[in-house]
Amino acid sequence: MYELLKTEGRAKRGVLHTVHGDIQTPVFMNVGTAAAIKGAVSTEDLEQIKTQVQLSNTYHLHVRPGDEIVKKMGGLHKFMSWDKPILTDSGGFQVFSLAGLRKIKEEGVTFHSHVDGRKIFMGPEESMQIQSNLGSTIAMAFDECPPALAERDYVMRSVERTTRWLKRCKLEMARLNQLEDTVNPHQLLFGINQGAIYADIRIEHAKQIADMELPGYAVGGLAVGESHEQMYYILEEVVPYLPKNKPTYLMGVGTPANILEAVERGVDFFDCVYPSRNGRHGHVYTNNGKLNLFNKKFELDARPIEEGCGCPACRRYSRAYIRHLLKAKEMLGMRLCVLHNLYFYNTMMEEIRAALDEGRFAEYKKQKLDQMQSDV
Ligand code: PRF
Ligand code: ZN
Repeated sequence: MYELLKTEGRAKRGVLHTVHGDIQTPVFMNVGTAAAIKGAVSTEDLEQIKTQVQLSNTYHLHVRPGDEIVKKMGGLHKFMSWDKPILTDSGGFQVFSLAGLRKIKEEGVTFHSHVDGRKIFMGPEESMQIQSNLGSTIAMAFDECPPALAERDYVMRSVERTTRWLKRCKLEMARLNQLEDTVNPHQLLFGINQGAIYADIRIEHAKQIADMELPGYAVGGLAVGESHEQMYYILEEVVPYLPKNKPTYLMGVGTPANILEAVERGVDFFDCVYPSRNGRHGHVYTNNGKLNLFNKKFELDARPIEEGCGCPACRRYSRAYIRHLLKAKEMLGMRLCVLHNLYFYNTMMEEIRAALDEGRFAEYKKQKLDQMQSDV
């Protein structure tokens, strides 16, 4: 159950109560695609860097180790030794972006596994069954994410099918939650809005899915090649048609600046690979912009990545040392950068929540953007 605690303009400050504990929003979910955050990040680390929710992928876990195995191990929470909330993405998006897809039919999608090439079929029912076996806190609907540049006619037909798929997801989830041996009988289903950059299609779709009374709604199909301005415009148009008293999740977004802009437009859940991916490449976030720790100018820099940062990297290590680790391809180098970046994101979300609590989000946003400049 979602409680809207406070608003400032369209920005929302809320809390989602789940069987795995509360999620304070706005929140950034830390992406652990295959039941691990890339960069050798452990559950203990996550507790230190303020992670509230981990995100995992239906598609990846179905392919390896297999959701039946995860279920036999007691579900994803036990398997990963993480007792706080987990959101699983439905596989739809990953199938389209990763796997050797390609047959989309009314029933679902046929594709080839990126691990061993084997042919796999996934439709709404299969996605719900896999997510039920994983026992995540929040399951995402099985959707199609059309490319940003897709033609209007195609997008229209695709969105209609996504709506039909959502109805099937809802029915299947209700059935699975009733089964005796289900891992998490309280699993929540979030619907996903699609419609590429066609505001009218998106609004019509938003109205239809809002009527289905799901516990949360995502805006999908953004950050797939359109400009930032187009993304902000779509959010301005569509978010008002999603229920305010439910969580609003912008999938796969984004930079710190994208997050601040989207919070202003009413979004309160986010996920993105940027902090972990950038960290693995030695790119670290600071309040004064991003640094590339491979740069020679850090060779003798005794300062932490960010002065005053409480993360496990900054509490002990210098830029010069982390740069050395990265150059020597020592795993610790990557790990420290990933921890710092996730801590940076999670701390920004904490600051956003505090600013909303105190009615000074607009001011906070401006100050943060000015400080960080344009590259984040
Ligand atoms: N659908 C699903 N997962 C997603 C997306 C989507 O549209 C996106 C788009 N940015 C990221 N992850 N199911
Ligand atoms: Zn740090």
